[in-house]
Amino acid sequence: MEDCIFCKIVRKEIPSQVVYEDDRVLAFKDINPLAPVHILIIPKEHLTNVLDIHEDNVDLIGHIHLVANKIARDTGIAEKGFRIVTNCNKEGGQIIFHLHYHLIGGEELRNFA
Ligand code: IU
Repeated sequence: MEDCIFCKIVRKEIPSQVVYEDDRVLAFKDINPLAPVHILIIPKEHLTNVLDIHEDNVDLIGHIHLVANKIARDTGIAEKGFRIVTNCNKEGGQIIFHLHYHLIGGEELRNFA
């Protein structure tokens, strides 16, 4: 997607602090971290949100979880605990309309649900 900010980050047209990359996924530090560790994990392919997940691309979500597990271990937050969140559409708090998973941890997280 030409004008999508996260697609521009994938194409390296906008800089980001990359913590993991492979052929399908990019993970980078959130510019406005809500906790000591706050990393966004995104598919390189433009998907708008979880509503774009179908039978033919559902495998990608499992892969994103494997990447999240690896990053959680590598950043040292795995054992104490962390949260994976994806917001969907306006009332779900989605601001950037490119599917992304927040990996958040490094402190006691407030419960909101
Ligand atoms: P949301 O789930 O769409 O509400 O979250 C978007 C996140 O993207 C939010 O936490 C922003 O701080 C973050 N972000 C970023 O890391 N880099 C950017 O260039 C932009 C937003 I724009």
